[in-house]
Amino acid sequence: MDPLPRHLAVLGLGASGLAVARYIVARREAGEPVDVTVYDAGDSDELHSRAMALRERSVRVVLNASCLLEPVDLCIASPGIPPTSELRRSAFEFASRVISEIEFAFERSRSPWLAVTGTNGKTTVTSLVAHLMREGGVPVECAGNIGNPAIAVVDDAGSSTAIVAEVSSFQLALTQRFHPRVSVLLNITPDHIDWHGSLETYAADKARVFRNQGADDTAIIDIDDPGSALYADGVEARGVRVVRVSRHGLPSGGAGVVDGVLTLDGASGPVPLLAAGDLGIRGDHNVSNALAAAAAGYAWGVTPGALRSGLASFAPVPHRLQTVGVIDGIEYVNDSKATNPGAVLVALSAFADRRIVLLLGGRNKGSAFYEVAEAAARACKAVVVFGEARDEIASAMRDLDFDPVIAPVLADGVDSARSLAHPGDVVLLSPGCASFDEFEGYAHRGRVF
Ligand code: UMA
Repeated sequence: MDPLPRHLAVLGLGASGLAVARYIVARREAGEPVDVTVYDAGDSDELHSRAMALRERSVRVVLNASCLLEPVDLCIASPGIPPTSELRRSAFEFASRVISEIEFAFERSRSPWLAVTGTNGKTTVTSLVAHLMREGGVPVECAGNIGNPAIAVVDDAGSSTAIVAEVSSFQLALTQRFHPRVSVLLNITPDHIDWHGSLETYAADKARVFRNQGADDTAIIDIDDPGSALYADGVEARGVRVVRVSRHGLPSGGAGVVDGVLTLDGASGPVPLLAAGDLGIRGDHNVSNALAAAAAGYAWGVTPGALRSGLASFAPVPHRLQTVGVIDGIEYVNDSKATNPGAVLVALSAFADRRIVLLLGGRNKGSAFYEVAEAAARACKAVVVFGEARDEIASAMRDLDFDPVIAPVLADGVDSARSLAHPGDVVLLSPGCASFDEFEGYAHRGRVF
C-alpha cells in the first residue's frame, strides 16, 4: 500500500473524522512521516473533549473553524458537511485532493468490498447481506453509514475479510476510485435535497457506486423502483453484470418472487429460497430488501442453503419498523430511521391492514410533504405532528381537510398519540424528517420513543 501523503487535513470531528484522525495517528506512530489537522465548525463540550484527547497525541485540532489554515496534500471530509459549507469550500482551495471518508477507507483497504446504497432500506440490506455472508462462512466486517466508520475496520479486515458497507449519497459524492466488487442500488426517491442541491445531483451521486465497476463486477439493481431502474441498462452496457430484482415476477438472471417464494434465476434454472411470508421482516418493501440481499450474497458465492437459513433467521434491525412494546393492547412501532417521506410511505403500506396513529415531524431536509400527507390522510385514523417541521406538515394535511394534532416535541406527541389510540391500534413513529432539531440522531430519537 502507498504511504500516506505528508500533509493531511480532516473535516469534521464526528464519528467519521475521529476515526480518520485515529487511523492517521496510528500510521504516524508506526513511523510514517505525516502531520494532520482536524477542522470542525462546531464548538460543543463533546468536541472539546475529543479535541483534547487528539491533541495529547500531537494532532492539531481547530474548532469553530471556517476555513483551512494552510495547504495540504489530501483532505478527508466527513459526510455530513455539505457542499455549501465554507469549511468544505476552502478545502477545495487549499487541498490538492479532497475525498470522503469512504473513499479514504477504500484506498487504505486490502479487502474486497460490497456496497449497498439507496434512499431507503440500506441499513436493513447491509445487515442482512452481512448476516447471509456469515451464514455462508464468509468473514465479514459491516461498516459505513450504518454507524461504524469504514476506516475503523480496514486494518483488522486485512485481505481475507469482505467489507460490507452501507454507503450514503454524502459519502459517494466525494469518491474517485471507490470500486466495490458487488454494488446494490435499492431505490432513489427524494431525500437530502438540502445537501445535494437537487434531486438530479442526489441521484447522480448515488450512481457513483457503479462508476468504477467493470466486467468482473456485479450490480444488483431493484427495477421496481423507477429511480433505480433507470440505471440498469446503462450499467449493463458498460459490461458490468447486472442482476435485476423485482417483486413482480422473476427477471432473467435476477431475483424475484415466484408463487410467493423468493427465487433466484440461477445458471441452471430457478433456485427457490424462502416463502415471502416466512421472512422475519415485515412489509412488501422488505421482500424487495430480502431479494436484493439474497442476490448480493449469491453473487458473492453464498450457497442457496446458507441463503435460505440466513433469510429465515434474520430479525428486523433497530429503528426500522421495530415493535418496541404493546401497552394496553396498543402496538408501538419505532421507525425512527424513516427520515424522508418515501420511508413513511413504505411504513404506512406495511401496516395497511391496521388502524394507525402516525407520529410525523422533526427537521425537514428539504422535502415536500404533499405525498406523505395524502397517504397519511388515507391510511391513518389520526396524525400527530411534532418538532420543527410540525407547522409545514400540518398545513399540507389541512389542505386535504385532515386536521392533525400538533405537539411541540416528540414526548408531547407520544402522549397525544397514546390518548388517541385504542386497543388493536398501532402508534407508528415514522417521522419522515431528520431528528437533529431535538435529538443527536435517529437512533437517539428511537431510543427516547
Ligand atoms: N460539521 C462541520 N461543518 C458542517 C457540518 C458538520 O464542521 O457544515 C461537523 C459537526 O460539528 C460534527 C461533525 O461535522 O462535529 C459531524 O460529522 P458528520 O455529520 O459527517 O457525522 P459523523 O458523526 O461523522 O457520522 C457520519 C454519518 N453522518 C452523516 O452522514 C450526517 C453517519 O450517518 C454515519 O453513521 C457515520 O458517519 C459513520 O460512517 C448517519 C446519517 O444520518 C446515520 N446518515 C445519513 C442518512 O442515513 O440519511 C446520510
